[in-house]
Amino acid sequence: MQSVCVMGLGYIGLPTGSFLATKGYRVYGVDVRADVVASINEGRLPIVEPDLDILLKSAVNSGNLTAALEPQAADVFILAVPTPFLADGSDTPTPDLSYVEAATGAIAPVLAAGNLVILESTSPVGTTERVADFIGRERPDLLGREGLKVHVAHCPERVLPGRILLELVENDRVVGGVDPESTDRAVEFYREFVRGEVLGTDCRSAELSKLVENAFRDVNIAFANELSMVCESVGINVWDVIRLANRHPRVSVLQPGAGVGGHCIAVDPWFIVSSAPEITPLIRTARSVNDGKSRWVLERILERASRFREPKIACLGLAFKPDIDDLRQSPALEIARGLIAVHGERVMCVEPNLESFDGLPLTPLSDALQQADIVAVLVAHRPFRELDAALLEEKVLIDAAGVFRV
Ligand code: SAJ
Repeated sequence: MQSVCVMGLGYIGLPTGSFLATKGYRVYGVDVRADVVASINEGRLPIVEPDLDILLKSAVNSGNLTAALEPQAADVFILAVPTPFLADGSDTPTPDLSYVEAATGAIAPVLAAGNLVILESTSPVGTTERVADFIGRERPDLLGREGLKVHVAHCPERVLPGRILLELVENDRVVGGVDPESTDRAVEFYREFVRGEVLGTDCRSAELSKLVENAFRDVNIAFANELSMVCESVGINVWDVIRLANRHPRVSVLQPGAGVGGHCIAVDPWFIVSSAPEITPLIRTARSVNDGKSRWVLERILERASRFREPKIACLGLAFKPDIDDLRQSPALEIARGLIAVHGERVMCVEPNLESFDGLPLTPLSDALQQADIVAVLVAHRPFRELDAALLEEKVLIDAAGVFRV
């Protein structure tokens, strides 16, 4: 069985490494954070994801998964590090490839001829070729007459947080190498453990196909968000309108919400825009509609609050989507912070997926509901979906997440 070195033990690298270890691969997990490494070696999960705790424990107990700060020699290297954009304030954000570069730099000294390097991080077009070029520069001894003696491919991760373990195995995968041999090697590797189809292509097509998936979703959510604001302005229930329109056999409108968050859909469309800024008005506009939706929700809550002398406001949900604990680029958190900036301690934040959160006190759901004049439902977490609507009868309700469909 091959050995695999996984660079980055976050939402993608950790489930992938744990899964491969339970399938018998010898997995070396690498992360720059000492606390993450320690927690994994103790079999403790540093993130929230259904069933991953059990998988991690069995991976660690089998002896097939060990975590460390530095990589070591292996047959396959998987790069699963963040690819955010630079917060440089420009109106077209620039992709930040520093984590990919750092991970490639870290594995370069331990690479050997015949190894397979796979970039799983969602990346702008051209990144996989940059990884191969970088390896060639760092390790000229691995450059033969035929080119690089290491195979390099892109296989973008496609898993949905909350369903990672299932989707890791069941989803079809797109694999594109820097040359046909790299594609074949990587396709072969994924076919060993993926039940979905593994589709071979070139690395640039693989990179763009992943960006297209997330940009497609962003544009469609923007449509739903714009529609929700139109409906509000003309006094129509948006949830009813979408339900009715979706009865058409070729229409499938997505759900409006408090905005689009997370580290994927709110980021990846910019990788397309930044590569062709002059010809991407639609993708750019979708981003601004979705970002604008959070501000619109905040303004609506503030407007309702202005009718009270000392309003108590309950924010239900802080995460970027239902039933997870991930607060990265969360519209709900941004809205809660905007409310706190105006109403301070009168704002109560409820986040059932977190025990505590730095700098923002959390209030139990029942306490918040009891005290609040205004209830803003920002995320459709399960405990909120199970609420008895009668509890809210006396409250001003702003349901951005569509839990009560009002
Ligand atoms: N959202 C809406 N309305 C909807 C659907 C989603 O407002 O109808 C919001 C969510 O509340 C959230 C955001 O969009 O704030 C994104 O949530 P999501 O569940 O659609 O997607 P992510 O970001 O968790 O994961 C996406 C997935 N991509 C697609 O569905 C095309 C996942 O498969 C990718 O692997 C992941 O991005 C990634 O890592 O790129």
